[in-house]
Amino acid sequence: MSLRGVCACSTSPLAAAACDASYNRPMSEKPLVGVVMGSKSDYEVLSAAVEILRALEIPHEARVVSAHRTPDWLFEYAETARGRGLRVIIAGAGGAAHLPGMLAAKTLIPVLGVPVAATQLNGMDSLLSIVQMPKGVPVGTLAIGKPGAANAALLAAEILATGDAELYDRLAAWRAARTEEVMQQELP
Ligand code: RP5
Repeated sequence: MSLRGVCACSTSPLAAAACDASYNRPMSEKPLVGVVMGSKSDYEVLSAAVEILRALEIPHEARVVSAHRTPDWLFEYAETARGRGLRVIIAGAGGAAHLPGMLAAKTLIPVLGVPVAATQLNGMDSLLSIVQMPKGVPVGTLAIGKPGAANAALLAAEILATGDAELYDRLAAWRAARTEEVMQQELP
C-alpha cells in the first residue's frame, strides 16, 4: 500500500478514509511539511503552524493521524512520508501524546512535536510524554499550544532553508517584520 502523489485517497483505503473529512486534506500538490494531529480537536492549536507555513509559502499538508485510534494509518503515513517528498513532520497531540514518538520511530524524517492541552493536566502530560523520548529516537519538542505550533513551523522553515536560499530570504523578511512590529509599538 503506498501513498503516491498528493493524496492517496484513490490508492489506499486508509488514506481514503482519512481524506473523507473536509478538514483533513492535503493543501499542496507536493508538500514538504506534513502537519499531523491526533484529533480534529487539535486543529485549533496546529492551525498556528499551518498559518506560518502558508505565510512562508512552504508546501504543506494537514492530516488527522491518531496513534491509538488509527495506528495502521499512522504506520502508513510515516512509512510513505519520505517517498512522497515530505522533509519535516510536525506532530501535535494531547494526553498521552504518543503520536510524535511513534512517527519518529517509523521514519528518519525529522519530527517536531507539539504538546496540546487537551486534558485536566493542561498539556503537561503531553509535554512530558513528547519530550521524554528514550535515547535513540529523537523528537524535537516545542512549547505547549499555539506558540509551540507556530515555532514548530518556523523551525521546519529553518531546516528547509538550509538548502533553499529563497526560503531563507522569506524567513529573514518574516523575522525582520516581527522586529519592525516591536519597534513601532507605542505604549498608551
Ligand atoms: C488525543 O486526544 C488528541 O491528540 C487530542 O488532543 C485528544 C482528545 O481527542 P478527541 O477526544 O478530541 O478526539 O489523542
